[in-house]
Amino acid sequence: MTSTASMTKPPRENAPPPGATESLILAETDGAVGIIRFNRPKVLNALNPELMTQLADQLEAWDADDSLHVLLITGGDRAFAAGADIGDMAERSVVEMEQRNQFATWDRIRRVRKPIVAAVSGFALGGGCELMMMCDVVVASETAQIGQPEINLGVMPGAGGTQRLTRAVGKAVAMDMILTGRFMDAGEALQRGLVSRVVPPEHCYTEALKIARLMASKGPIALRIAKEAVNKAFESSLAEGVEYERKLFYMLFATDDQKEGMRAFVDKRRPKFEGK
Ligand code: DAK
Repeated sequence: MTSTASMTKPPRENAPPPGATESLILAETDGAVGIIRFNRPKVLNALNPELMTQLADQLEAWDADDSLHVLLITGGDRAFAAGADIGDMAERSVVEMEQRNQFATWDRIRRVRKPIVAAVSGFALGGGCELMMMCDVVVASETAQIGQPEINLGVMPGAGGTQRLTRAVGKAVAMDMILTGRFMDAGEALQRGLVSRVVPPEHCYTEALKIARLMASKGPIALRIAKEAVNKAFESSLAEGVEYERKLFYMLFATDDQKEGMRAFVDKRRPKFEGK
């Protein structure tokens, strides 16, 4: 359910009314920011397929909504998300896993074009870490514990962890984390470039919202295209990436926002972006 609120606290955890379908995410808007909070606190926001579907549905709906420019994902104080739901996977056969094709849901999230800010407190493990790494700006609380502990379950990361973590922190540290299953604290994550900022726990959500609001005040087209260009750095050689960036950069000169942004600078006034 989506509601509108102006707040400095994330949407509150709640229980569904009797008979209602459980809402595994809570969604509300704050100006041009769409905010989603995971709502499975009892299992540390374990990401079961239903939650992932609700998340992808909401993100896609907001991605198509011109009134929203930036999206924000958060969990609870104790956990952003402690991984995919182990109970849900434990007895599945390879055929069942293949038939369920849950990667399709993750791919939907990867294709969201608007920037996504993550506010991460407590555990971000396994799929929780992989989801965090799919976000664009990560504000971590000093309490954050980040890791890919799948090795302890006899498996390995499956939603991009071996690739995104390696690109973010380099081979030596990624191997250390993935092969031992150790957790990284917030300070180390910042030092290694895995998160954008670290703040005291009580400021984690408000800082993330502040950043999201700031980003939402920029030109929405430039936001989307800049996200696309930075992500290209993960998927291409430097030469290809630079070439790609150049094309996107030229393309922005076809937008009204570029004219408005540069004219406003020259005129010494604040720009008024229209997303055109
Ligand atoms: N799944 C299900 N339940 C979980 C959970 C998880 N990942 N993590 C925690 N819980 C539940 C616990 O079972 C416990 O439930 P109750 O016993 O109270 O019913 C409750 O949350 C509180 O947890 P603890 O009692 O264990 O709390 P502690 O503070 O003692 O320990 C912990 C916190 C986070 C260190 C511990 O809970 C833990 O180690 N959790 C598992 C972390 C983990 O291994 N995560 C990786 C999971 S594998 C895929 C996409 C992605 C993935 C797979 C496929 N496809 C698209 C196909 C990703 C895989 C993974 O993430």
